Amino acid sequence: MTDERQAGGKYGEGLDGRIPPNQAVTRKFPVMTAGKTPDIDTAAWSFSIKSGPRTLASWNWVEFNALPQTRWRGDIHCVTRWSKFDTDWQGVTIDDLLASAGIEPPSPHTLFQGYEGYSTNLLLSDITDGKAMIATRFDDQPLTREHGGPARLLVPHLYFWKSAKWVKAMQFTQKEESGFWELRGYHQRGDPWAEERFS
Ligand SMILES: Nc1nc2c(c(=O)[nH]1)N[C@H]1C(S)=C(S)[C@@H](COP(=O)(O)O)O[C@H]1N2
Ligand SMILES: [Mo]
Repeated sequence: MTDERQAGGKYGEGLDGRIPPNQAVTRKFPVMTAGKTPDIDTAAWSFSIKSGPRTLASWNWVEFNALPQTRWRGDIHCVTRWSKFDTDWQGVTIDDLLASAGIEPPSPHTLFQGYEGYSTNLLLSDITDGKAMIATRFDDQPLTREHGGPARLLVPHLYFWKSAKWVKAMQFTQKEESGFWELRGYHQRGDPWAEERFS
C-alpha cells in the first residue's frame, strides 16, 4: 500500500473503487470486542455444525487442522468506518467443512456462535462458494486471542461484525434469527458497498 493510497482521503478518492462508501483506510488492526476476551485452550476447543439443537458434525483442534486449508488475501471493512487492505488469512472454508462432513444444508439461514456468547446471523449464500472461512491464522501466525484466536469466522465481503471471533458453532436455523448486533439495530446482512449499516 502506497502513501498516496493512504492519502486517498476519508471518502476514498483515488482508491479505484476499492474502498466502500464512507470508510477510511487504516494500517492498524483495531480490536473491536463487545465484552470480555475469552481464553480458549486448543485442547478444549471444538467447532460444531448444528441444525437447531442437533449436532450434525464436530471437529476438535487436531481434526480441524487436518482439513483442507485455504488462504485468503484481501480487504476487510468495519461498520465503525475503518477498512484494512491486503489482510492475509488461512483457515477452512465453509464449503470444505460442509463437504467433509457430507452435510446437505437443511436451511438457508445460519447463526454463528462465539464461546463468550456473541452471535451473528448469515445467509448460507453469503458464506458458501468460497465467501467465508473459519480462520486460524493471520499473517502466517496463529490468530491472536484479541482477534478471535484460536479460530474466528471470516466473511470479508460483509461488515466485520459478521466475522464472529472465538467461534464455536455454526447453527442452521429454520428462519432468519438475529445475532448480538442485529438485535441492537444493525442490519441483517451488512453489505459495506450498499452501506447496510443499520436496519
Ligand atoms: N465473539 C465476538 N466476535 C466479534 C465481536 C465480538 O465482540 N465478539 N466483535 C465484532 C465486531 S463489531 C468487529 S468490527 C470485529 C472486530 O474484529 P477484530 O477485533 O479482529 O478487529 O469482530 C466481530 N466479531
Ligand atoms: Mo464492528
